[in-house]
Amino acid sequence: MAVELTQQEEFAVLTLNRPDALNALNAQTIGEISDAIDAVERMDVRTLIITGAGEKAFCAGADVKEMVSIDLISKKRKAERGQSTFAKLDQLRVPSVALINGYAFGGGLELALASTFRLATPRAAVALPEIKLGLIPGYGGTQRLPRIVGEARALEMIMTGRTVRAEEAQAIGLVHRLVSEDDRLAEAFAFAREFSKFSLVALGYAREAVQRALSTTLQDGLKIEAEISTLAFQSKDAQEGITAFIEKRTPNFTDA
Ligand code: CO8
Repeated sequence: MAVELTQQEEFAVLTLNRPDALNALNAQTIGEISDAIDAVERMDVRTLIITGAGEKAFCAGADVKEMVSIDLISKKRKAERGQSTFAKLDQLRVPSVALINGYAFGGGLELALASTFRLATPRAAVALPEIKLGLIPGYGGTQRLPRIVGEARALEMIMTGRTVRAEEAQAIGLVHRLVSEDDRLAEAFAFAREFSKFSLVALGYAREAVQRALSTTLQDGLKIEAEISTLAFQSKDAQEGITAFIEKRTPNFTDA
């Protein structure tokens, strides 16, 4: 298997598992990531954590060796398949955390950009190096990176292909937190628990409102926010949260 999906405590953990190829994304891996995301939808988990097997890489991007042997139409299909798989991750019912434990290059960084949050170990190194191959990113990098770090930084990363180390990635808001090498999974779980204890309904609405903010005007975005926040009031969890506050107790959210 090119990926491994396990349940650990209340989390799904998806490990890219081609360490000899630095977990590069060949067609099989993209297919298995897609199936794993579908499987996570059916699992009783509160967050998906994604990481890479081995000591060196989260994921070194699209499998360059596989790319050379396919025709142009297949390349377009491959880009669309990668994009739709990462879009599915973006829209997943539960939030996701990319635990970047080494190189996250090209499609590997794009996988992390499609995750809700990004954590990095000290040896993480991220880049969109496609320009060095005479290419540009094809799995969402030109669209998601500027939305996360701004146009100027995104253009610089995409046009130079330069490698950004963990600390700089955090400084520019590309990764949310740095975690230690040795305890990275436990630290990722602790990070996830900061939000995953809340209602998945409210978390989903929050993600939707923020995502929609990025594709509309402020005026329309405020209308969307008013609608979604009104919708949030209809949930059982909102009733529970408000009642628990008044009764001075911890709420018992049921994701309803
Ligand atoms: N694809 C296939 N194999 C890879 C890849 C890759 N992306 N990256 C590394 N490998 C393989 C190497 O070939 C090597 O295999 P072998 O031992 O058989 O020679 C093994 O992994 C170890 O790699 P290195 O020896 O190179 O390890 P280093 O520590 O020296 O270097 C690097 C690590 C810097 C990460 C280096 O491997 C590298 O630069 N890799 C390529 C990174 C890259 O260019 N990624 C972007 C690919 S393009 C992309 O992602 C675009 C997405 C859109 C595609 C649209 C579809 C058509």
